[in-house]
Amino acid sequence: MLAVTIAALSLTLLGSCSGGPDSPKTSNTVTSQAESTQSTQQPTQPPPPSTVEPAASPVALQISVLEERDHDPKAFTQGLEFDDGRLYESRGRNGESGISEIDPRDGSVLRWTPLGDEYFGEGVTVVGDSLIQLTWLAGKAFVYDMESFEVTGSFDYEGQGWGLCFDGVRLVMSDGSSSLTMRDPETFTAIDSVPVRLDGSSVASLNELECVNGKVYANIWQTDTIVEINPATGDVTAVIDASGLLDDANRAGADVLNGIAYDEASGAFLLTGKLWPSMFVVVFEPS
Ligand SMILES: [Ca+2]
Repeated sequence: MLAVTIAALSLTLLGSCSGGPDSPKTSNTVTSQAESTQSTQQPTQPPPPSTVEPAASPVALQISVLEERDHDPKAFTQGLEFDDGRLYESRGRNGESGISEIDPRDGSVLRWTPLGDEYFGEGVTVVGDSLIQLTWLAGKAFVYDMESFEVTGSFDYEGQGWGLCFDGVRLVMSDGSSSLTMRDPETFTAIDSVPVRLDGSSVASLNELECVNGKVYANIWQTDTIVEINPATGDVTAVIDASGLLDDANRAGADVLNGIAYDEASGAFLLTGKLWPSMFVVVFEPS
């Protein structure tokens, strides 16, 4: 847009120099002819190149494992989030759902609040002194007081609930589709939606989310792939290969990768999955 503006500005300046209809006549016929030729040729020149730049190709990243830690293999992990050094996990499955604070060092459960059997827990995030936890199909997000660890309220929403994170201003929510919905953290009202694209193609099954420094990380359901998303445009800016975390023996009893938490103190990510016996402290680095 800037280049177009500059080009338009140049044409405007060029036009004023070469004489518009109100320009005074000149007695220098050579100059007049030159100016006339210039002014008549100008419109035939090719237009400036388009400045609508396609999204840059996403960067390929891989994980570097710094540490492997224990994780409750009975936890059907649907959401994972650090806050001030504390680690919170949302568990899914009807009859097994709830919210827990777990020890980031060994995965042991420090606090636990179950959900009713009719609810299937999903993504969780922290807003102020509260935790907000989605449910899969019930259209209800529960609000917990972090001190008491009890439910203090709820929000209703339409559609499915999958992943949730808070960027400091807006909630970002996934529903299993290729779009992210931004919501008001006070009212849970949907205020924006952005389709997520990788090289121009939709990225479906966006699941657990993590908001980090203006970017949104999402693991793709049923894959070992994590994408880094620019939430302003929906463009995937990096594709992270998180395969190979579990060895064959551990993978046999485990479900899919699902759980991204960013630890501000260390700058590392903590990854785990549904029924995984381990969680992994990792950093992302170029492939
Ligand atoms: Ca998360």
